[in-house]
Amino acid sequence: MKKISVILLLLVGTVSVFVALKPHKPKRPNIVFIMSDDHAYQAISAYDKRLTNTPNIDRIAKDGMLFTNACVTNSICAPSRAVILTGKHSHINGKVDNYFPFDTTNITFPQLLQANGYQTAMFGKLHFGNNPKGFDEFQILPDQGNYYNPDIITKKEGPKKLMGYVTDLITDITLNWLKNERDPDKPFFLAYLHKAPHREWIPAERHYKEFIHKTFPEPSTLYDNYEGRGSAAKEAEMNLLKHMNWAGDSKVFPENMKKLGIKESHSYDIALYNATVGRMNPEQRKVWDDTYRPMNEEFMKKYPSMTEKEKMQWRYQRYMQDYLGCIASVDEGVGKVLDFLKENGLDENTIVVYTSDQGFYLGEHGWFDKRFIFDESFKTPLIVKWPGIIKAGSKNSQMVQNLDFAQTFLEAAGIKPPSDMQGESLIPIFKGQGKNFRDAAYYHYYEYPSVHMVKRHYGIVTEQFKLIHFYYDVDEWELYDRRKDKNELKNVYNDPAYGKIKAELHKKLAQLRIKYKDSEELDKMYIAKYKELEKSGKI
Ligand code: SGN
Ligand code: CA
Repeated sequence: MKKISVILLLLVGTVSVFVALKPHKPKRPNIVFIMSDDHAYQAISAYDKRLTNTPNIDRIAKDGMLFTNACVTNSICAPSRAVILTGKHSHINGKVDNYFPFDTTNITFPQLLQANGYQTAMFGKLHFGNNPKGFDEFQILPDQGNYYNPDIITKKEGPKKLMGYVTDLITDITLNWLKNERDPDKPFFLAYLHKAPHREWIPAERHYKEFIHKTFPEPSTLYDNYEGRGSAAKEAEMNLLKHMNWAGDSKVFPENMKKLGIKESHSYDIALYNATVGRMNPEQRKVWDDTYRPMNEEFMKKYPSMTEKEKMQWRYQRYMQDYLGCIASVDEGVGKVLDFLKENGLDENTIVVYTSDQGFYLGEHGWFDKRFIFDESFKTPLIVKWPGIIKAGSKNSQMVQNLDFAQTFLEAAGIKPPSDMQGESLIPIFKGQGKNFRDAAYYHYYEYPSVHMVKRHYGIVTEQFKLIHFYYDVDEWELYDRRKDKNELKNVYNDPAYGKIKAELHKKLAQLRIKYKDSEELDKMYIAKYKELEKSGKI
């Protein structure tokens, strides 16, 4: 008996010594990746207080780091998402535009997180045309998704129709997963992906009722005439006055357009409006009609005598009321998720990221939409909180890109990223190191000819300059001096004063094309593939 006790004591002792000596492994962080669709940094008060107030998104900045020069590699929805998930430029992952399907043989970082013990979930907009791989659970909107009573594709039960407002629904689904389906024994990766504030900017009832009474300051370039730049800016079809839909976007009732003799901006203008209101139930429709009717009546009275400038002003205000109204629900949803993390003791070991799939024009250069390498569409909001690693309330001006997320998250999870990923981990920056992070960003946009008619272009962006090549139906180079010409109004490519810098930038751009394995052959290959799609009627 005595002998057994001694052996037991020895055993217990050995185990305790072993436990004490075993190196303490830090708990791997959870990751909450919040991304909205087309959310301009100009519409986040942590960046800019002129347009709106986003108190909850701002909380992430207060507790974390605000990136003032975060940018994308290709400013359009599905390609940006493919870059984020694969950590590879569009020409490598193959998803160069919204039309080509995403090649699911690509390895994405959620697949690697899942294979290494993370619980993974995705809720909201993906826009790939196929389901995401590497997720234990997903509920995604088909294609662009709808604002009211949306359809949703669920991993467990297939397609379903939901009742309610899309942003609130995505938030509810996300909170439900956190509350009821999260495995407390595993770290998690959660992608919480809003459709809002994508066109046609349909806010929740509570918000369009509120925002319709607000007015907003105009950007200084609202009446831009596109002089001083090449044909790409002049030929783009994203001008608020000329190309925005009257019914679908500005909510002029179709019958009023008829009475006023206003022609559709596009053949699908009224059809889109009808599709939106057609999804509403009678109660939702009543609030819509009651709210937008007085606005319509007022517009009917003033339209006949309005000058072009007044029409532009009216269009801008209408646009901002609905766009910013959409953001109000996104901000509320973010607040609920942040509260849940805090109330459940999850906030300390969770990385929270807020970003958008790209930037967006809020009337700058008279535009809406994105696609260009110019600042408002090239730059994207990025705010990251990671207690213990990121200093609260910090700011960083490095040119980080959406290309960098995959490697960042893998490294945070202690997983070695595949060597063919093309970004850089942001962790040194989070830790206040990483000073000379990236001196030049590479950009390449492909979707042309298509909606908004933004020409194909690639280019290089440094702290001070932007060198751009527009190609396909033109062969035009543009150069902008970012420090002297903040609004990018003057192409100085042919100004002899910039001869030396121009040569340097050309050299650097050629080096970047080689580094990232992009080439003229690939440009031609993607044009040929696009033409095939055009022929088959898919574009
Ligand atoms: C739709 C929109 C466009 C938008 C594209 C791509 N028109 O075609 O304005 O640029 O989606 O957007 S709409 O009248 O149908 O809303 S993206 O975010 O998916 O890239
Ligand atoms: Ca988008």
